[in-house]
Amino acid sequence: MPNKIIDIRSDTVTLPSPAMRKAMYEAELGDDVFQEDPTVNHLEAKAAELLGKEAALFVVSGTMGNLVSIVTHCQRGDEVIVGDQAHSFFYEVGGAAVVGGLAWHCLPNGRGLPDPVAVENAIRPDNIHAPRTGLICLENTHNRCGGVALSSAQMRPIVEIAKRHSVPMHLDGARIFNAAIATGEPVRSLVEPFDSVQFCLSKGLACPVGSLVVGSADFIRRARKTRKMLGGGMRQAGVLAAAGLVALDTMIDRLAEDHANARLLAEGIAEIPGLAIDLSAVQTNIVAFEVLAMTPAEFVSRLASEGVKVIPFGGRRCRAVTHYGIEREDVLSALAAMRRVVGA
Ligand code: TLP
Repeated sequence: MPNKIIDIRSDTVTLPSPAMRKAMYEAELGDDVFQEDPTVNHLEAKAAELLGKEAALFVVSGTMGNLVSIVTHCQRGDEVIVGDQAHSFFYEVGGAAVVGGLAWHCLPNGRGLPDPVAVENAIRPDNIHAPRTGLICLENTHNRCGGVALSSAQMRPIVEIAKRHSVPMHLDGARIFNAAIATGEPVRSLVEPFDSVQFCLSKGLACPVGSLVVGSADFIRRARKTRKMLGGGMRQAGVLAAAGLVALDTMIDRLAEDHANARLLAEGIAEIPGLAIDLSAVQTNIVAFEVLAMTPAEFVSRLASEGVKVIPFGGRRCRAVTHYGIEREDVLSALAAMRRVVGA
């Protein structure tokens, strides 16, 4: 067995930095359900400011951030327009339907975005037979579309349709800072058209726990109540928020290193017979590739015995994600292990 396990299944496996652990130890705490935890209050204010919105809410996870947002925007019986590869539809256990009484209106996801014409056609008319269209959800970067980053220009046609029909928009911005780095746009302009955005602290930003929902002050006031209903009122949550504050100061710019490592990995994979990759889709820290030489399950298990962990990603695909703690040398070792596994 090799010495170091190179775990590139996800950026969720990141461990907190020493500065985060120190900040967590020293955090000033209070009861956040009374909104008296100074560290949580500080994190929420900082997140709102960074994304150019009025207010923010600290939640347990990206899944909770999406659910709180969707349920707060909609009434029971509403439809939510979403791409069929969206994390909120694909991986969040049907929460919007179970908890919110909502129906997904899924559209083919294309390269990270549904077709705007399909979005416009999916918006229900004001008619006695039709459910109400309550929300349109987009995702940036788009996980199952290989981590592609969407620019404001790409999202604009859908934004204009949503505005024209007065349908609110939610962004699953789990990796929004990766999108900002990849597109070269300020995060504020990427999220400007959205009524709510959730972003994760516990992915590339390397915090142990947490996400933030941002939006207008009125929306966040209502979202706070939804969070309480879901059991997400967290009391002395400043112990977690402290890591978030360090992350927003120290972990955003370094995501560019993850992107460079992902590119190195992707270019190496492109050279390996028995593996295939669309290099144009590798824009951030996610590397989705196809395994032709064997089943993806067999590849994952043989690679794991070489000390490199990746995950199957549907069909013939596997996924690797670069992150804090994975260095250039680790990428080179992972490529060498992949070559051994496919016998190249
Ligand atoms: N994604 C995880 C898995 O659930 C697949 C991963 O390893 O990528 N939105 C997006 C776009 C996400 O990628 C994820 C997590 C979430 C939301 C949910 O976040 P958590 O795991 O904090 O609930």
